[in-house]
Amino acid sequence: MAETRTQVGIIGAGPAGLTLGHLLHEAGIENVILEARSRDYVEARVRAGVLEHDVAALFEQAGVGSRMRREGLVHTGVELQSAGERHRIAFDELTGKTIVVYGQTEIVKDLIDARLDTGAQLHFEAEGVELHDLDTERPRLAYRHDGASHELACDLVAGCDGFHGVSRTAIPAGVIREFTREYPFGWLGILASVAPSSEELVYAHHERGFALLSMRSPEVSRLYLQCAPDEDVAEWPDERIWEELQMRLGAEGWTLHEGEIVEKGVTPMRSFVAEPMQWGRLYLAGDAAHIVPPTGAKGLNLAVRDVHVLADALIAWFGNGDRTLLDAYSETCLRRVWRAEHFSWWMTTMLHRRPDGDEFDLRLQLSQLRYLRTSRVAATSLAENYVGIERV
Ligand code: RFL
Ligand code: PHB
Repeated sequence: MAETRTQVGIIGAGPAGLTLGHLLHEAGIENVILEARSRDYVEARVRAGVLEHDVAALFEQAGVGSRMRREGLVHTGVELQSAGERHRIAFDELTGKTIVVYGQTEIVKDLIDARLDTGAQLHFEAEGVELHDLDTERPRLAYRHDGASHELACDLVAGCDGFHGVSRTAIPAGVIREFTREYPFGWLGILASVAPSSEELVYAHHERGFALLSMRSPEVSRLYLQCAPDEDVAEWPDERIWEELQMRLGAEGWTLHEGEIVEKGVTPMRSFVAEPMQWGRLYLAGDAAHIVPPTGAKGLNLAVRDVHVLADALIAWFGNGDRTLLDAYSETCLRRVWRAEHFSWWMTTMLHRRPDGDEFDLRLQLSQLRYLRTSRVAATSLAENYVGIERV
């Protein structure tokens, strides 16, 4: 058994774990990242694509934003569509802020490159990670790597291992309260090799169900269709996907260009929060602690915001023994988390067709969409939440 020690043991090399590892390394705090999957797998996982204004700024300040600055697409608004008509929400005009469209895969690649450049430890394919002695001053992580058993003694553990990880479940029953909302639909997402047909994202309300046009680059489109939560992708040949997208996104005087579909997948939708986000010397961050439906584009942003709070708290604690920020970690994060939970639920409810919904639901949705078109105050509220609220 190989035994090592570090200051912070980080479980998971998604956006949360990698960003935390980077921020701590920059501050001179030693840390080790353990990731269950291979580097190839982690770098190829297609997920989110929208960065809030301040999250993009954080990557720049942290020195990992140079490719994002070159290749990321700065958007000053989004379009909302209902009854085939589009209405633009002008973020810059309403809030003075913008968003950056840059794939999560690219952020993850940039963070892994930065990590490997520093020589700091990042172990892919770390199997069977177990958390021990979390309620003592010397928590330990046990795992297998390259056929050998390892033990990592830490001052503190950061659980950044996503919704299906092992960190949250290592907390004894009864400590955590869980809040959940399941939605009776999911998203079928595709990546297509075709120039985006719109300069900005289009969120479309349609009687056949929600659709979203997004993008990854000037050559690659990312599109989504509302579907059943357990939809079988095999039932969606490319022609059927384009036909449905054409119907739901169709607007007068506008053409949706089709191209080769290079990726297809179904994501179920759920809202979930675990409270508190800390127990003993374990601190949960990102999807390990909370999930939002993707309609508000908040999941990745929340993960990065959590670890920013955690990194500042750890810098104070390791620096001068001040526990104030660390003790307040969960409370600080949960304020932002619940704001994003509400926003994502609200966007989802306004734009999706419930299979069990009725005309009353539909009228409420159309009224809300009309309110956003006609009221600057309503549009500003959407814009403020979308670009990321400064103080929550
Ligand atoms: P991640 O990205 O899930 O990373 C967790 C990492 O932990 C690893 N792991 C383990 N490592 C060691 N030992 C274990 N036992 C482990 N168990 C798991 C995993 O392999 C992984 O590398 O969480 P993180 O860092 O908190 O980041 C959160 C974001 O990834 C997430 O919020 C968003 O991507 C959510 N999300 C989306 N958000 C959007 O805003 N727009 C989207 O279009 C969008 N699409 C998605 C999504 C999430 C999805 N999931 C989680 C199923 C599509 C999918 C499919
Ligand atoms: C994406 O580009 O993947 C994306 C954009 C906006 C969302 C969700 C996903 O709300």
